[in-house]
Amino acid sequence: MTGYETAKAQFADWGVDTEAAISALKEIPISMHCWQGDDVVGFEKKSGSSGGGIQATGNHPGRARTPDELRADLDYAYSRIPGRHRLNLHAMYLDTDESPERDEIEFRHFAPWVDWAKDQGIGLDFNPTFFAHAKADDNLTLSHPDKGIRDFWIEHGKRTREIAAQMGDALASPVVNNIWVPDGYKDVPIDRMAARARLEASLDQMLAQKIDKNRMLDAVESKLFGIGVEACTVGSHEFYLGYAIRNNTVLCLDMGHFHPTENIADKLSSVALSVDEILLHVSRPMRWDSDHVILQNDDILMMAQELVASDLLGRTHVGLDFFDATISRTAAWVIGTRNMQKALLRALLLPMSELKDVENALDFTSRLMLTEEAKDLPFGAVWAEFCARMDVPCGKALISDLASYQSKVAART
Ligand code: RNT
Ligand code: ZN
Repeated sequence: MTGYETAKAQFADWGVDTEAAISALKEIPISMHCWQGDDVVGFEKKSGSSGGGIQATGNHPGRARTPDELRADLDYAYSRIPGRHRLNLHAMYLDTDESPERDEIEFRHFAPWVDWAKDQGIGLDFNPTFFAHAKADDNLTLSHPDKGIRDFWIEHGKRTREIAAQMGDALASPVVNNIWVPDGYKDVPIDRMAARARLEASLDQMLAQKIDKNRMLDAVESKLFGIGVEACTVGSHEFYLGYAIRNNTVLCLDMGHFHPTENIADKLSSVALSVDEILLHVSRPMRWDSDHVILQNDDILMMAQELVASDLLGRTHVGLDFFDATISRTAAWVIGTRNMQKALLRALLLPMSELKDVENALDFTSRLMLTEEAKDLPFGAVWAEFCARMDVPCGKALISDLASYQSKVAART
């Protein structure tokens, strides 16, 4: 018997079908974020630092400097991640010789990305970029008191929706267009209500045009605080939860955007009773929204477990949001994305119906025993089998492979 066959029998003994878990995992696309590849710099000719509290720290060699380099790195990363996934692109990653302002961007500025995605057979997701721009230097965009600045950003947002819709058409897969604005105040504001009313009015204008959900989906992302906006974030969780419910948008939950003691996984079932679809930014905050590469830690395992236990995979878009410039950027993608998949596989391999039964019978002892004994089952053999079937390396082979790619890009300066 192979390692997998033994594992399969052991899981079967617990009433768990490893084949069903593998089939289910194969169908879960992870939306990998382009910005891990270049430290959130983007390809605008004149962009400055990210701002808005987004900080990639580190200077590991190999940052992608051009769209072609970024695509080459992505090609490599996808080839080492089992399954078919998506790319989450930010508007600042346009690929054109022109220098359109943010309120002038059009689909054609992103055409090379769409062609590439088509070739690769991957879907795209999209984001307006409301940071790294002179008109965002005050950390106020859609809620800025100046109508001219609000209008500039509203136009940017409208254009990203149109671009996203056209991407969705081209790829025959709806594009999630996620809105995150850095708006907030360093020190205690007097008129929070006015700022929030302005944000709401701007969003209403930006989203006024109805677009078919088979083409693109609007998502809104909240945040607790950022560096430089410690006192107040205009787009708080309560703000966007209400907004998403009233306007029927997707709600984005970023794991770094809550108080460190909050359990983000616990929020899924609650918000899912009020919104149709959820977007996740799976991340690892360390003391703050530090966007470390995700580990197979309790937070991620719990998130995956909730998606499975609450049957939310069908209406949750799993996106990643981390960026670490102190390690190989391609390895960060591969490790982080595979960790998300491993967490999902672990969740899919739980004896879920038995767990639910004992919980309903108030048999909490058995529930605890089951969850803890299940941790000893040979999950690694199932993962290795999945990788083998999907023709990607795992274990030791992956380590040398990641290192060899990194050595190819290390000369970039
Ligand atoms: C910022 C948000 C946002 C960004 C990306 C680049 O705190 O998490 O999602 O990370 O848009
Ligand atoms: Zn995020």
